[in-house]
Amino acid sequence: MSNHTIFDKILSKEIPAQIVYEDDFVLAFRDIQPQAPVHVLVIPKTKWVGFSALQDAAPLAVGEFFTRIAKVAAQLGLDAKGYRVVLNNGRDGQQTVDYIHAHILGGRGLTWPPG
Ligand code: DGP
Repeated sequence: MSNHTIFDKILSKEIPAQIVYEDDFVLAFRDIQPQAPVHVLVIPKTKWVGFSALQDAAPLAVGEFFTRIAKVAAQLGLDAKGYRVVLNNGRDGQQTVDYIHAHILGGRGLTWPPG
């Protein structure tokens, strides 16, 4: 497993990002290629390479990650109108960074199905 994905470097503050939330469990920052008016990525400080890895993860740690995704979305003001949470996994899922990350997308009506 590489420790040098772009998200490892954002977490260690080696490279800058527009951070919107940080606590002991997660870091949340704006996506560099936003697909919606609000597009924020949430990464856990405990690294998993992707969603598949959660099969073997400690449920409490996974819970901390997921509760923070909801908290960040709320702090972004998205609860009233709604939003989407996306976790791309693997090649067919279009995952491009091998560090699990949840996309929070909102600020407009989103279409379905995804491409
Ligand atoms: P995914 O396809 O699910 O692996 O999404 C990766 C996202 O990461 C993609 O929407 C673009 C974003 N991204 C890639 N490099 C950077 C970066 O250096 N900074 C920030 N803020 N976002 C990045």
